[in-house]
Amino acid sequence: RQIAPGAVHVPGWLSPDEQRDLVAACRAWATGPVPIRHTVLPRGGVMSVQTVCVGWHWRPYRYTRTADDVNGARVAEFPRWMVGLGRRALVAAYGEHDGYTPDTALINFYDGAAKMGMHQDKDEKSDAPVVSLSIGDTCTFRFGNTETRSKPYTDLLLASGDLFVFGGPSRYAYHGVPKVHPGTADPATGPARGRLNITMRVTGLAD
Ligand code: MD3
Ligand code: FE
Repeated sequence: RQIAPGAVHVPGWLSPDEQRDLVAACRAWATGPVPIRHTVLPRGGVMSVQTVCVGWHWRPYRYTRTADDVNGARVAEFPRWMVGLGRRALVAAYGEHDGYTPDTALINFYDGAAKMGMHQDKDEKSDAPVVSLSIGDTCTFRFGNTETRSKPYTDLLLASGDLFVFGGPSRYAYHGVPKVHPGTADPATGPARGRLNITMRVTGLAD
């Protein structure tokens, strides 16, 4: 399950009940103070993925408390139970959590056609690990290197319930989602269609 140093994949980590509870929480955030939306990039591009945030609002390429690029509202609080979930994820991947205290989560929704291009996550002022949880349709996930957005990379499938933790030397690796495979989810646990990905992070920001 170690894909590269610091990159650990734990298939089927979330129980069906945990997946259903997370879908319900994400549905509430998606219709919360800052509604889920397609992020608009500074040069005018529109991301095919839809995103809603808790704790801190991410917009390219910084974190803020209010969603000034959406409706100006303050984002929902980062829930305490999610800190617990993040710590359990680190224990599952690394055997210890080392006081891990995530303060933001980005929730990405992929419909059948959405993708995410190869990128690094560098907007956090902390090199603490990123915890990723997948729910719903399976995707092809592309895990690359820290130098370039092209080869060498490894493609793997992320299915509903899978945990992936990216820390240490993998924290700044390029990665992306070239394809979601429609209709591959179990309707009993996932969203009615599409794929949800929740990433927890430490922004390194103080209020
Ligand atoms: C490797 N999300 O939100 S999750 C993102 O499935 C993002 O929605 C993808 O990339 C998704 O930024 C991929 C896996 C992931 C997330 C964060 C990482 C891999 C990562 C940060 C550093 C290295
Ligand atoms: Fe990313």
